[in-house]
Amino acid sequence: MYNREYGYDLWMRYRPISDNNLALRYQGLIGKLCTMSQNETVAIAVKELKIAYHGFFSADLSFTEDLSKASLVVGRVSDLPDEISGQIEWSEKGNLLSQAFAIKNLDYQGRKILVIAGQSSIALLYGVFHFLRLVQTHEPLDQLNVVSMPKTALRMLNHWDNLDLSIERGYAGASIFDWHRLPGYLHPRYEDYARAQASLGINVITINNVNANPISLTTKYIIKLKALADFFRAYGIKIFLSIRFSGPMEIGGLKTNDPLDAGVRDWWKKKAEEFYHYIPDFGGYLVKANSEGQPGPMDYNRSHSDGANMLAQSLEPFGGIVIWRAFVYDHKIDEDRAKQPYNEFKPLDGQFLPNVIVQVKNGPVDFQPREPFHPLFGAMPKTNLAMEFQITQEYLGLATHLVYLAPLFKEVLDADTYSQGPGSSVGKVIDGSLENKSLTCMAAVANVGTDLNWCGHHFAQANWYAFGRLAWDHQLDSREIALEWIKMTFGHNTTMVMTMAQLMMESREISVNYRTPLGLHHIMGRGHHYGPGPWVTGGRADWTSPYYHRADESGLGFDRSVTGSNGAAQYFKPWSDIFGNKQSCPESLLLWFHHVSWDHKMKSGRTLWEELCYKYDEGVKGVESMVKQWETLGPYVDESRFNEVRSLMAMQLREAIWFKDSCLLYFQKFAKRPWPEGMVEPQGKIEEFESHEDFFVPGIPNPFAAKLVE
Ligand code: GCW
Repeated sequence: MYNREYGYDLWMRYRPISDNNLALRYQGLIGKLCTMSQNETVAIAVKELKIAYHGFFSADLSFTEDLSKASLVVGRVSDLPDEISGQIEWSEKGNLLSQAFAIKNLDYQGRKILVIAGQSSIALLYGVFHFLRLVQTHEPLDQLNVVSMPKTALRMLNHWDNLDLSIERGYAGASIFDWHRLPGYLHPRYEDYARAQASLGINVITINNVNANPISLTTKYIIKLKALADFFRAYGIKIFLSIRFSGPMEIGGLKTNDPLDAGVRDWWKKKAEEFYHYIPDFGGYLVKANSEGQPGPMDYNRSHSDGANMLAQSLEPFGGIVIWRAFVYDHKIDEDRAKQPYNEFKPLDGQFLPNVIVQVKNGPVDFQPREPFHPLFGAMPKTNLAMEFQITQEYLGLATHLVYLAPLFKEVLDADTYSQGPGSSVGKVIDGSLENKSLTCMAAVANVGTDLNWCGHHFAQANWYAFGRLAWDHQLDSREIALEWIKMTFGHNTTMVMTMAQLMMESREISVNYRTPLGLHHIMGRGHHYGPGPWVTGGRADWTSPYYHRADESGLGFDRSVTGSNGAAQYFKPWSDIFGNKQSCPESLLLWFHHVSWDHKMKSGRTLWEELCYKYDEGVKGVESMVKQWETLGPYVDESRFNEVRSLMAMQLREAIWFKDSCLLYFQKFAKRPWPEGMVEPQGKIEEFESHEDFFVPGIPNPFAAKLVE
């Protein structure tokens, strides 16, 4: 058989356990399965055990209906005999207990058995996947006493997939959601996608772009959606739909979309009835309104809460939820873009209905390589707030660069907002523990497509994985997650595991250094956002780069202190003071909050100009070291994945140099200072960099294509 590794298996890569002793021990422990509950979801869990068992041991899992002969027992806790269930302590309590599972070795009638129990069938499925993770990572299986439940209620992927199979900011092929052939044809990929999601405990997906097409609100498309919902249900996955606020006019033929208009309200009410008629457990809507040209309530001088609440009321009788995005900004408003979401949303705290969640991006601008945490976290204690991360690497190298995102996610989740004094972390806002919320949600923009390996880059799979693990428990450690993922996806050789982990852990800081060090942001290529573009000007100011970097002869950076936009004041103390003051502001965010003179002394003793040069240089050197480290892995990684990653890394290095050279040559025009000693000097001509154009970059309909045709 041709055994090439395509990466299609993701982390569910159940390869033979080569250590014979370990394999024998494991087989003894789990070789005979007794299933205590029966339904579709439990059948999925059992099927997974079968597939995995066969993969690990090249043998078939055997089954017994006789509990006294079983070595592995799986079931919902309510279906287990008291003698077994009584031995499990569900130490964790809370409103998410129904999603909790336990994995425990215990004595049953004088024999040792291993039990996987779930508070519900879905929880059992989560338990089985967790158990398989323990096997895949070669954990000892004879002293287990695991009880786990998620910290957030909705663990969500937002697909920005269009109905025509294209994906906004998608770099891994086309959409996996094959609308044209729905409802009749269910692509086999749906099953593997659902397995992957369930293996992480992801329980909600929005399957279409937030820049939504109103067609998805028609009956024809609701029926297509139903086919997907019916399929995903047994995996514990609920579907949300991104809706276009102007549906009443565009689909319903109404004269207005005003959320306070009786006809509009009635239209949405009937739409909700229709959704729930076809999909009784439909999740609800995700809404991008009054942002980047999308219609919304403000077109009628109504507020975000008027719009969200109108939809929420229509969904409420059915238990539906509205997720309303706080990613709003408008170039017609004469205000720092980074301040606009807070300005618009903070005054509405307390005005959203209980079934509304406001979804806030991790930072105040837009998924940049590094942003401070969003000032809305902690600032809306009376509103359900969801986190929105971006897994797809719009600003981090598309599907070409190896950038492990868990450290970025954790940096934000662990940040202390101080909203209620020390210890008020963003993670605690999101999991509801700080403000006593139960409708909690962590979402991320997906990086999934029809590529053989799903994500375009083998290591981009780790970002999907890490998001899922952190959505379950934001206190997990980035490195631990990386180690798990590597072992599950690549194998166990210690040199390989350690090298890959190091490479992954360093990759995010390296990419910040060669893209946007010291708090720079939004200096990428126009439209497609690929490659450097600090020189991008023309058109609306907030889509140009100088708006953000403000380079001039005196210095560099956006002044968000009192002398500038005072964006720092949107944070709680002490952050407002720390960020607001050049001396105390962390250097990693210095140019985010301050316009700093080229000769400003940095902590290293260098000037800002020198430090900027060194940071870019460090970024490139970092990628060089990644390349070298990868080269050492040839003996341990299968040929196919080794070569793919190797070629992508060579591209990453070329592009890192491109960023460094072009950005530094550009900034030198303002700084007018020589290259500091010890760095590798940038090569090339700034005019050439500035006139460089890229065509057909994936992720957007290419504006330059039209230009060429003209
Ligand atoms: O980052 C920006 C992207 C847009 C996206 C928008 C958003 C879906 O460039 O493509 O639109 O964010 O989050 O709505």
